[in-house]
Amino acid sequence: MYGNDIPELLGEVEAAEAALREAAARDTEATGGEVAYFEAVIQADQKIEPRDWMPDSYRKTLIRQIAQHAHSEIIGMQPEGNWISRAPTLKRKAILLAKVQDEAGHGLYLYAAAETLGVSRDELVDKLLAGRQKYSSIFNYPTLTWADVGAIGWLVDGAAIVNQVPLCRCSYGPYARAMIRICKEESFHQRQGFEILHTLSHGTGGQRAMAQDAVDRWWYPSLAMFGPPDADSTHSEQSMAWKIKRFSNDELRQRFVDMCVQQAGVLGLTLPDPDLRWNEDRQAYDFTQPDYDELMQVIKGNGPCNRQRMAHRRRAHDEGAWVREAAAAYAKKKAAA
Ligand code: FAQ
Repeated sequence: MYGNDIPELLGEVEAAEAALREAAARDTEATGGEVAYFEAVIQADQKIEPRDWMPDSYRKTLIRQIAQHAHSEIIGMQPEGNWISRAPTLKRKAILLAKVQDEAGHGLYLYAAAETLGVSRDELVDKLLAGRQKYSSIFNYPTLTWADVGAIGWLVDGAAIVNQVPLCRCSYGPYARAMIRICKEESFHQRQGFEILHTLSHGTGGQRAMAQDAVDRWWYPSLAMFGPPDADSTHSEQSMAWKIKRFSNDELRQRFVDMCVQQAGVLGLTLPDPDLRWNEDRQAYDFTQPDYDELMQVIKGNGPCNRQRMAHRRRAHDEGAWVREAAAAYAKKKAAA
């Protein structure tokens, strides 16, 4: 029922986990200077660990990407959180609540991974709140109907998995390890979205129309999640040389399209692209690119919900100050005892 690609992607996560264990067991031979050692570890597909020397720019790139990723998980709770109290059944509410809680957990693993690079979580959160760090464009679109929760699970979590499975083999150990657990959970999320859409698309005419409308609205923003086209991607070349990124933005976008076409067939829904068709020569689907000008506008803060998302996050942060203070006071008391 779910299409064939997710088990295959999970197989890649298992293989990445095995490779991580092997890398940890291997002795890296010292090769002389720090720079040579760093290069040798990257070339040998081993892991850079927090205590290893690393170029400043490698550290900065990782902090930028991991922080953005963590912020995305936290801001990403809002569009679906909007539907927790309005989910159609108690079971659907419980599932959605668990899913949104998982996203908070992902944020936590990622902030913890970023902290191993010498930056504190407070610092990163302050930067997000001051508008000095980004989060994914996708969370600046509104969730208008219950079917949007299905479309987010199927398309947004689906895109997240395609983007994140290769990160399980990223050269920085703590990020790679965090991604393994995240990917396993994301695959569950993708299936819950698929199941919601499957139920709606096989329901009444109205439910089917609602499912199709949600897919129509989320398709292009999901394609844009993979970032600008390769020619305009400022970081890809260096990040790929460092084996932080394993595939380019366009390669992953193509992989996602190819996966979705089959799954849309199982759902009985159409993807809103009249030019989507199989290309025998490329052995891949041709498709219409998302509007990258719109992506840039959303990244700059001018998407449909940017202001609302940030205002909500700032309010939640202020209102949660007493919880953080209480937890810190309790930890201090316990440590003293
Ligand atoms: N949105 O040179 P590139 C999720 C920025 S988690 C906003 O290609 P890079 C789970 C980029 O930062 C979703 N900004 O950049 C979930 C850079 O700006 P900067 C988040 C974007 O880093 C599901 C500039 O454009 N996932 O969905 C976007 O090499 C459901 C130039 O771009 C991750 O963060 C964008 N879409 O490649 C949660 C995965 N695209 O920093 C809740 C990890 C690009 O120079 C509910 N990150 N930019 O100011 C990555 O894989 C990469 O960072 C990319 C971008 C692929 C996103």
